[in-house]
Amino acid sequence: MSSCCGPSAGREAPADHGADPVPELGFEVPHRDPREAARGMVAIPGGDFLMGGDDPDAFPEDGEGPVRTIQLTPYLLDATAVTNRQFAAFVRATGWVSDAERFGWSFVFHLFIGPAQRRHVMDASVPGAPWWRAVEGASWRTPEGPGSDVTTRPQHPVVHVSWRDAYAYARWAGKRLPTEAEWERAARGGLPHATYAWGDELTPRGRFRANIWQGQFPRVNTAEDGHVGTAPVKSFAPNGFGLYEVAGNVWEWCQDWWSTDWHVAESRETRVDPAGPATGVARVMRGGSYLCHASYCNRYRVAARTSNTPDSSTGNTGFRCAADLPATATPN
Ligand SMILES: [Ca+2]
Repeated sequence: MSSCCGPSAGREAPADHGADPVPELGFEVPHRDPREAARGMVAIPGGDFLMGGDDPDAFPEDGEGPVRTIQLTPYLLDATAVTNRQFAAFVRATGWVSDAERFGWSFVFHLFIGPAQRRHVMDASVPGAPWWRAVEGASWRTPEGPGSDVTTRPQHPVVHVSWRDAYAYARWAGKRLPTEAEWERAARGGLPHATYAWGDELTPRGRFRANIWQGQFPRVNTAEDGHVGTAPVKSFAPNGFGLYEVAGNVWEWCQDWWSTDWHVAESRETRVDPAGPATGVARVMRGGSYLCHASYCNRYRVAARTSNTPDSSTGNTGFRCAADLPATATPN
């Protein structure tokens, strides 16, 4: 795993995850009309698509390849990442305490730590990724640590959410997390095997199509795309399916356990509605973030993938939800 993508918190023993992959919710899942829950979601057509990447830019060590034909049942996917406003509504309704709040800290990118936060920086470093700092009191409510807040960022994607937080939100919303195959099928927007969610050129006609990093990572962020940190959802043009910011902005949790070779074996299980291995220690994340730069990460390519442990949280990881198509709304 590249440490640029998001360091692991190491908060719980990995053995806990495989044994008990589904978090305790601690709240009652409200009954929802599936058509109501489907608002703000996009119907993604089923059928075959080419998943994975094996071009020269791909990272074989991440298990991006081989390129294989995957068959999916039609489904719904949120048009945008879950926003601070949406996550706040979930917390108000359920009293959910996020993992960052439960453990009392989260990973903040070094340039976002201001004078008010410096005394909250913990004495812990991330090997190979010194730009990540563990900050006491950092959470989705206080993304840079104590003294920061999200009141001016209601339409920004929620960050500092762990996989377990994302799972709980999805259950509450009458949805679920997308499988990795669903995520990639949707992110490709109907383009067969393009490098990016919008085509093969990073900046067609000189225009940025995603919130990533410009300048010299990790010190100089020229923000030519208009955004130093997270961008509000719908800041960039949607892809061919009408999905916003599937590249850059924030990493997005998927349902699947992480493996670099589970999908390599030819089998029906891995080719039709694949859902990943049965157990694991980390969960898949897709899409890249505002910290991604071609020079060292380059994971805003649509085939790129990474992972983190389910209790980890960082200032560049969020999520969006999927759902099965309501029976009465199946398109022709
Ligand atoms: Ca940017």
